[in-house]
Order: sequence, then C-alpha cells, then structure tokens
Amino acid sequence: MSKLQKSAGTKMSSTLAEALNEQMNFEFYSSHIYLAMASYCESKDYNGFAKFFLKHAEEERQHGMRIYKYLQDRGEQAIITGFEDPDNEYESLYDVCKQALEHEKLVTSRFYAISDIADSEKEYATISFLDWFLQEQVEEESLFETIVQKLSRIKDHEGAILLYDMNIGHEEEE
Ligand code: OFO
Repeated sequence: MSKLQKSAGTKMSSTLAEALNEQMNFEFYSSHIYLAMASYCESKDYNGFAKFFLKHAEEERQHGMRIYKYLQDRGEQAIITGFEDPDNEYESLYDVCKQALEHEKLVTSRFYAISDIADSEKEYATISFLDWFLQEQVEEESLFETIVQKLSRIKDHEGAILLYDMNIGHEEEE
C-alpha cells in the first residue's frame, strides 16, 4: 500500500480534524468579512470595489466548502459554528484593503500551522490537499499587496480613487 493510500484510507487524528474544521469555519468567516467590506464600499459608491469584495466573499465560501467536502470524504463530520461580528465601519477604502491584506496574512499563517500538524503526522493526503490553499494564499496576498500599494500612492485624491474603482476588476487579470 502506498503512503498516500494508507493516509487516505485511515482516519485522521482528532487534532488535525479539529484544525481543518476550525479553518473551514474561518473561511466562512472570511466570506462574512468580505461581504461587510463590499457593503461598506457600496455605501461609499465605490461600486467596483463592492463588486470585487462580493466576488471574494463568494470565493471564500467556496474555500470553506472545499474543506467541508474533504472532511466528509475522510469520514469526519464538518461541525458548523458561528463567529464574531465582522467590522462594518472603516476609515477609508485604503483602510478596508489594508485590513483585507492583514486578514489574508493571518489566513496564510493558519494554513502553515495546519500544514505543520499534517507534516508532523505524515498525513500525506492532507498535505497534498493543503497545497492548493497555500498557492491560493500566495496569489491573494500578492493581489491585496498590489492594491494597498496603489491606494497608498493615490492617497486621498478622490478622482484617482474613483478611476481606480472603475478599473479594479482588471487587477485580478494581470
Ligand atoms: Fe480562503 O482564500 Fe484567502 O483567505
């Protein structure tokens, strides 16, 4: 039996199952945070950013569901929990995006911690499963870093902010 078959066929440890479960709920929480950010942007007439954050809210929900499915595939029940209220007030568009970047960095550190558990347990199927998320985090951190850099250069020039708002949809295509 290969190492991967052994890992996929056996039950994962409760420590790892709990860590994955927590991360699943954290992805749903991330979706909630981005929904609140979208709503803030919409209230300030930054409709491009509102759309951008709505799309990210949906993506985070899909990430949560990816872990949900993996847990079920591995014979673990996904336990759905609640979470604290997201922030609904921000100082500016820059503040929103800076907080989104900080949030993505936190998510990355959480995936590193789960990967450490999977590594220490030689849980090869989970190590491979987590790889997709680690790559995704590289892309998301890079995307938000670019946005924060641009907004910090724009500062509070409202005309430039509105122009960037119109073009934010293209940022992910670059
Ligand atoms: Fe779930 O992708 Fe970043 O946070």
